Amino acid sequence: MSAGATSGTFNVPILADSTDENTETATITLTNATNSTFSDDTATLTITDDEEA
Ligand SMILES: [Ca+2]
Ligand SMILES: [Ca+2]
Repeated sequence: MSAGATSGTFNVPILADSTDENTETATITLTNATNSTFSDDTATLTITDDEEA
């Protein structure tokens, strides 16, 4: 992120599979902020299954 920025985005690659399954979640934690702080340093990533039930 550039100086003065108050938000940013990044991509989390996922790999497709062919298994019918439930929605999966993962917790993302941001650490090591430099010259700044995080107002919210955790988020939940939800991966919705795309196979037919
Ligand atoms: Ca999966
Ligand atoms: Ca799947």
